[in-house]
Amino acid sequence: MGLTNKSTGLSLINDNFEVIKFSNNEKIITLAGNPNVGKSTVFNELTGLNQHTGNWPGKTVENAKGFYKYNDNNFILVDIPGTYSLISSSLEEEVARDFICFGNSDTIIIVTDATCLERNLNLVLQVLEVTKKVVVCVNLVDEAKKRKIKIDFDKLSNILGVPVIATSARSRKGLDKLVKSVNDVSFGVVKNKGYEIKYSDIIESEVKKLTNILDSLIKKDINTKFISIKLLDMDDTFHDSLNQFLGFDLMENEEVKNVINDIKNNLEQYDIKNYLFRDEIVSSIIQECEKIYSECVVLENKKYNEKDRKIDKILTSKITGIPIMIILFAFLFWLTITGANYPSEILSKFLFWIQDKLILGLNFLHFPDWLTNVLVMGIYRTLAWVISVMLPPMAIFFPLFTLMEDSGFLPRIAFNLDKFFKKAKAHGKQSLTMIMGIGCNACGVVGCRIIDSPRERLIATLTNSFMPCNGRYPTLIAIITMFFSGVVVSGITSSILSTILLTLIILLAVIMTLFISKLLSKTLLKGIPSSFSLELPPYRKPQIGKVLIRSILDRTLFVLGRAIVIAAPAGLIIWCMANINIYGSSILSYCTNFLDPFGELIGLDGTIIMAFILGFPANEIVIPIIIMSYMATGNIVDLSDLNMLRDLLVNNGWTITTAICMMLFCVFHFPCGTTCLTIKKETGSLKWTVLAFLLPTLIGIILCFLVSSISKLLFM
Ligand SMILES: Nc1nc2c(ncn2[C@@H]2O[C@H](COP(=O)(O)OP(=O)(O)OP(=O)(O)O)[C@@H](O)[C@H]2O)c(=O)[nH]1
Ligand SMILES: [Mg+2]
Repeated sequence: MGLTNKSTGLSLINDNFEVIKFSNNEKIITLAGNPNVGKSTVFNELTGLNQHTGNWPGKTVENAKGFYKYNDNNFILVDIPGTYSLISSSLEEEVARDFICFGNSDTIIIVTDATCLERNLNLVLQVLEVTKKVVVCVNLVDEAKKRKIKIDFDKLSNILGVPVIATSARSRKGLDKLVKSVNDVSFGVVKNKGYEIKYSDIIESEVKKLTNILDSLIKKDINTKFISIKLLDMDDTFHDSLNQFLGFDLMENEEVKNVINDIKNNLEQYDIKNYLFRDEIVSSIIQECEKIYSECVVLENKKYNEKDRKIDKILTSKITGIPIMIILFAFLFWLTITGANYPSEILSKFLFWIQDKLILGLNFLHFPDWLTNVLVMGIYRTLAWVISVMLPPMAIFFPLFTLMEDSGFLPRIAFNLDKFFKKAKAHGKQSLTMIMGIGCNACGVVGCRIIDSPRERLIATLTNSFMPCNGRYPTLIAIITMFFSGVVVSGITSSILSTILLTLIILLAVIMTLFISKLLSKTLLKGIPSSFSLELPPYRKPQIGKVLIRSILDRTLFVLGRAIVIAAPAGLIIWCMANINIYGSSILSYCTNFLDPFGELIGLDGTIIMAFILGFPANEIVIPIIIMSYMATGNIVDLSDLNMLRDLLVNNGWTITTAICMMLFCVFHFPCGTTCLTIKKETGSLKWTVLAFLLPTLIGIILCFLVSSISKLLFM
């Protein structure tokens, strides 16, 4: 981590992230700050990129880089995970700490929250201990203004000895000043005075002894007082990163070792034992923060967050909290199900109209029949299904979900579920990683880094894929629409029934997550749950326009693009399997016949099982593969709407039981290829990856077997 090779002009920053300078004129700028203060929003506004933002702490867990220009100068901007302090505890906080300390940034922008500056100053002072090349960005000033919080920015800047810029990043206010200031600091136009934390006299004088030695040993540009404190604090993870940065171990130096022992003995005489050293350091910093805050900030309305508290009383109450949460999600599903129906039909009619024209066009161009078949019936038709089945529900669900995320509702969900996770002996933040899984399980797995304890992180990782991701939601919705909307009952009752079904399935996924978490903590991953404090951010009015654009670009089109890229070759493979005959039968029917007995045992059939296997690269293509396979086996029907599609499935033996088992297996089966790779990368272990693969699959098989057996008994 943190290696810089000045002679080649190449900066290697950490194990999985590199900042590569193309020329020495490029400056590396790091965005540091507490979680949820708007770092990624500043990053997106300056670079034009689309880092994940939302109103809850812990979204960014990996470094991201982007570029921007100012006055013809090139800047590489690095967005790092939020951290409360450099005395870090969780994995993503270590990523942040190492980047701040060893990333060799030309300037560090510390983004702070104007509405809770006192706590944010803690990190500011710590970073100023590492480097003077800092610009403090006091963000969210619009919210501070609403809450009548007055900040004297000039005074703050004078005290801290670095520029302080007020911004409202979401509306780009103050960002011009920010980039100018960053430019000036990076190119040395402005020389920062900086700020030095004053510890107690005894600590200052003892630390000085070590600093004097380190000054002669360390040739790299890093503050030796800061390193001395860290060495005395015995922060192991920091020590490892430091060794990597320096290229040697300071603790192997006899002189350093002796002085550290000496200092420790001296400090003990003043009752500052090993474990109290950190407390001393932290309390000095906190005192200084309080002092600076009281000098620069005036609260004109002390009851500024009364409204939020009133809403929280209802949303996080023991009685109303969970029911409201379920009702809100159910409402989201209802909007998605009812809203997706109509556009889905229009889209599929349109795309199949094009299909007919395509055939005519290719015939006109005298394409051989087999080629027209491959292109249209194989590739195009699969794509048409992916688009018409997936696009409408995603285009409705994700913007609505993002609005919920931006308003600050998600951490309240985590708060409500905390006690259940504690009972399951897992970590309360697991609910946040679970919600991230709704977007994408691979992201959810990486997001597990916000959990400090390795045991609880593993539990969260192993159970993340229980939450249906982008690729599986549309499948669930399509099946519900085909088999339950307007079929069992019609009109408004049908959409309510569909909503209840989807809500029940998601509830089952949550209950299963809790159950398996508990099972794991009682068996393979024994331990007691660690306590944590989750910050409940203020409620924010989401920016509807931006949310729409972001969720459509980021999620909907991204997922659709991925599905299309995978669906096209999958369509081709299925077409070939269906059309290449060996001894009178197609390869496809050999495969489905082989899988049929197992499929039927769990209420499905060989085709569905094969679709799940072929859907390993991306879950999105499971339904199109099923359709393709059924169509390839002779039932050629005009599939211009979902009713026709249902007929196709029913003609192939689907019943309500098949639909229910299909939904269950859709939620509980092996994670997709990308997620498996991510689990392997995050856990570094094949054993846990295999377990993450087997766990949901076994649950799915058991549940489907039970449902199909019960239904056989009932309908015999
Ligand atoms: N009102 C207001 N909201 C803002 C402003 N800047 C950011 N936000 C909102 O604050 C929330 C957090 O923003 P992010 O950019 O995701 O914060 P972050 O610091 O990257 O968060 P982590 O990656 O979780 O540490 C989002 O809901 C933003 O829309 C601002 O200037 N004004
Ligand atoms: Mg972020």
